[in-house]
Amino acid sequence: MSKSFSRRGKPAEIREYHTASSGIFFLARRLVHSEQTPFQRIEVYESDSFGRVLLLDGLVQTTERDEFFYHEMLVHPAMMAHPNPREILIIGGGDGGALREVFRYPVRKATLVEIDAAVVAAARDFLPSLAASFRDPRVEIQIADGSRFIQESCRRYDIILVDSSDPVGPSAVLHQRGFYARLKERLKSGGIIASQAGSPLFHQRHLMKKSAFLKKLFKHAAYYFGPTPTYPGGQWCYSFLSDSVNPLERIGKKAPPGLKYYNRDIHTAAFAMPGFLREGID
Ligand code: AG3
Repeated sequence: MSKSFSRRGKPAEIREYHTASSGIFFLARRLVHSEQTPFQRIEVYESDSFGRVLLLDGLVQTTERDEFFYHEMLVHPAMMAHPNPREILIIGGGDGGALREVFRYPVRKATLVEIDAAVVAAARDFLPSLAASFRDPRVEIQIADGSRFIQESCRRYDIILVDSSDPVGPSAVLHQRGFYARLKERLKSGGIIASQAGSPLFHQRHLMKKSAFLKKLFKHAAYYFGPTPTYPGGQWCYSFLSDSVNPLERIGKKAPPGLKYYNRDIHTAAFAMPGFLREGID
């Protein structure tokens, strides 16, 4: 039994440090779930202000209240820019949030490759608004290492979404050049990759390094941005990668109904490059 396991049901203060002297905190009503898996510590807390909060190794992954910003922005720019996305691959995303957004479109199949089965199980048990997507008959869940999966499989996809954690620690490989070079080979013609790329403020140097190799690998390699109130810096960066689709070309279809953040105006605005990143990235 883990240390925090014994606090289950009790109020707690959760803190994630974003720098040595700043960060975010939640006063949680109770610890709902805690377990140590071979990969990481999984915790779910209940808070009045943000609903259920999922942490992996102490890093906030998602909260019921603000997850729509992140999941809509990871998924819709690519799904909307592609005229007819049918086969989708999600690397990571074991909470089901990205999958839920994918199923707003008439896709044929979505394959989700999550390294830790316990994340999927925790989402099923404790984050029903995200994990409802696991019941869709079009899903195939593979419990596997995402980077190994794409090396070993030869299937191709219209859209590949990388819903990883920060570019440090166990997720670091999902932010490296070799991984993107192999992902590119798994794209069908006309295909698009969208991936979360971290905090513009706190992962700035990393973003710049990554931009340099992404621009060599793909004809269209663009960063775009969206709000994420509970992630470091409050604003998040994503990459849009394709050899054939320019993200800013006219989008010929209507966004699915029921979205809370993404729309066509947001799509265009999200690709505007903030001044402090311009030099290193443009
Ligand atoms: N993936 C990105 C989470 C990054 C959060 N980083 C942090 N708190 N330091 C989220 C997965 C949600 N499906």
